[in-house]
Amino acid sequence: PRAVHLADYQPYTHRVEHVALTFRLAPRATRVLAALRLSPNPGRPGRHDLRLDGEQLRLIAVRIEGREVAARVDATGMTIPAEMLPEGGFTLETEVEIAPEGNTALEGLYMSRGMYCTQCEAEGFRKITYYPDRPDVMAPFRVRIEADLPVLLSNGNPLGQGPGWAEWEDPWPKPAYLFALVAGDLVAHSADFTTASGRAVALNIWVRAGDQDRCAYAMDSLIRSMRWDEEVYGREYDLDVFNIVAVDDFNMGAMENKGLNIFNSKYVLASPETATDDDFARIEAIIAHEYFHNWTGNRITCRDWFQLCLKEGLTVFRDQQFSGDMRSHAVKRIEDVLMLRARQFREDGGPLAHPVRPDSYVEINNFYTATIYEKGAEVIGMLKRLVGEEGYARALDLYFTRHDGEAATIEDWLRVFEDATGRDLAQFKRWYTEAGTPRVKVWEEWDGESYTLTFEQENPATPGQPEKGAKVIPIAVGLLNPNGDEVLPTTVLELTQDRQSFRFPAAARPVPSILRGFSAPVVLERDVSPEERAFLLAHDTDPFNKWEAGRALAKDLLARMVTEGAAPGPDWLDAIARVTFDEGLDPAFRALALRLPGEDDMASTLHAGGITPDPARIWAERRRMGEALARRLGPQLPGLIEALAEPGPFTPDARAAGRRALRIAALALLARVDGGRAARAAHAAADNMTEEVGALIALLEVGAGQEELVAFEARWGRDRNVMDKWFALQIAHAHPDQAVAVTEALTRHPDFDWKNPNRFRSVIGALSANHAGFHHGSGAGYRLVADWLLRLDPLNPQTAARMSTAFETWPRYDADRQGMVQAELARMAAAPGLSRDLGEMVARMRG
Ligand code: DPP
Ligand code: ZN
Repeated sequence: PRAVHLADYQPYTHRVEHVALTFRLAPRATRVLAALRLSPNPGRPGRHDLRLDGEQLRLIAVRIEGREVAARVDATGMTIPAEMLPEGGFTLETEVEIAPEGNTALEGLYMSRGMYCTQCEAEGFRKITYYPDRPDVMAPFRVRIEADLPVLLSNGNPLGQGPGWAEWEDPWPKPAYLFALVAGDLVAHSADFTTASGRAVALNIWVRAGDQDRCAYAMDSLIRSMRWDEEVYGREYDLDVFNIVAVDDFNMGAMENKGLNIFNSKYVLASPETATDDDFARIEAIIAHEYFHNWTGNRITCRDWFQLCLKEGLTVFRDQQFSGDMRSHAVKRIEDVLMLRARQFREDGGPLAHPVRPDSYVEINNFYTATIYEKGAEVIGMLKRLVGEEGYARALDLYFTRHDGEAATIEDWLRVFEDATGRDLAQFKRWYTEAGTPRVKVWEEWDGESYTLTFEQENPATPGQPEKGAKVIPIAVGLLNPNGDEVLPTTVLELTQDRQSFRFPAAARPVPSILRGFSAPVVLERDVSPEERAFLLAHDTDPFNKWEAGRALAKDLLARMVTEGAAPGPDWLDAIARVTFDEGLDPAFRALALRLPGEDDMASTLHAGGITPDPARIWAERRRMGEALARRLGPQLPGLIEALAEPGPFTPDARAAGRRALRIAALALLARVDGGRAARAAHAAADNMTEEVGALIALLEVGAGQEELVAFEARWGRDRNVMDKWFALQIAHAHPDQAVAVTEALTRHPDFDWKNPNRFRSVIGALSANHAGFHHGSGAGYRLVADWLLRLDPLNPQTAARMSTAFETWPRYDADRQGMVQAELARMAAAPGLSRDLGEMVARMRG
């Protein structure tokens, strides 16, 4: 398969002025009639053939201006030679037949439990009809749907409907990847919204009968998102209706189709009994994310798929701001950084590393990554820090006015910042074009009068990019004096060279707090004593760095436990104890401070320090660490658990969720010293899924919980979203020596519907999330995951490819494990008929 290169971009030969589509839906033979109004693109002078993308379509007819023409059809599209095209504008009509029922890839038009739905991003529209399926071709769409089903939906505003048909019109020119159609037996949870300028908008969340009482939180999140985008970004909604549909079979989290968002049902449906606090928070964030795309993605879209971060990085940044405003900025930032390190740093440090704006790909679906999304958002956070709140607001206003209705590039994006603020961003652009996580070393020097911080940045080689220039790195610092008072409030230093020093007047030697708020996505390397970390954990005014100090303390300790058999000492135990019982701190923050470093994170840190990680040993030492903490805090835990019990009914707000998080963390610790007694009682008393699952995990972690698992299945066996948790948690929390056996047993469970992406992820994905289980010395974890990827690939290449990233960390481990992973990668590479999706991933991972 050939790679596509950014450097080869050319505008499309034609313009699409209008699209009219008619769908005659039938599971095995859906007819799609398309009428495209086309004209030559003045941006591509000369006469050109008309090339349309199309895959897996049965062509019935092609007409130009009503007359049949003979088009050349191949496996990826159709060509109509220039000499057969009229001069100037013309109408092209096509008629094709497709089979949504047999579409297991869940791309294009497919069926999910009797309901028709679509997923077109990135290149699914070509499986629906012949079309220039590229984001820079934008057109208004009119859609007619004919089907004997009660609910028929498409983008835009409703034009009319009757028994067996409906028509929709979307006046906003859009690329084909934002097209959507849904048809099924659905019910709506509805509400009204009035925009700031007075437009009445009907809001509907469409679900299966029986699920409508689980939509309230998603609706509330939608209304808050709409209001927030008006207030914070001055962006209003622009249609008369906004529809959301929940679908059980979905490759992604959700999709921002214009006026008709389609969601994985797990990110819509929630009730206190069925959803955890984390589920509620994710629903709020994803509803917001897809809604925010209406401006950042839909009104302004991407010129080509290399610019994917233009909409995704910005929209993630916006949803992070929103969640921070709705909940707690401190807690949100810590959670975002945990996730960035766990997923993006991991990607950036391995064979799949790629720039935020890549310059080539084989299969674009493989680039919906943590780098494009999360690092893309971090880059915008840095930009905002560099130009300030006001500069950012001016730049964004300019972006919206200058590029509304356009398909834009990263160059356009940076230019609005340059024009609005006068800043030169040529060097900053390297964040978009160069992969890899910079490492920043710090030295300090105090001479009695002044204090100097010296930074050195190193930009590691990544695949295809051996050498890199210095980045612009905003480093937020504060200084504390030895009694804990802040003597320098947060100040942003701009590191632009390989090595650079900054001086501050200081009569006493200060304690620095560096990279406050995690002001840049870098690895900070600095030798800090446990005393200084404990001091910052106690005194830092920056909540992120306060947490980071505790985390670093724990990681230093765990590293010493793993490498030299050290024992958890009082410096760490006492520091964590103080935070845990500090009533002045947010319980959500305390819960985060109690969380031990993850095993994968530890493996990565050891590897970066030149030590080959042993997964079994990391697991055992981390466990020993938890037990020591449990013994230290044990006597005070029952009191804390008692004090945090929420009286009254469940509410999903951040305050209540934070209290539950701390309570569950305490229960999990206590289980290590009381054999699970308190957790079992909490499980029995739980009236919400957060505590039910939290207590169950606490039990599983100490080798108990079997009865509770049986009861859980008996109670929730018919609920797909809840049962996904049941599958996942017993694998994720299995003993490393049993994880593969538990997974294998669950793959034989009658409800292991492996063609459903959520269920596949809950089982196979859960095994790859069990670090010591997946990387088990027997190689059985590698084998099982590879077996299942090979089984899924012919049916659903997108999800198979996405999940193959389980293998991306192989270079960290010992020669035996490396050899075993390489053997599995080679086995996959050699599989007959391997998809382009999985094939590209495997090839990149093999290196
Ligand atoms: N649905 C995916 C997202 O919103 C891709 N656009 O990020
Ligand atoms: Zn998105």
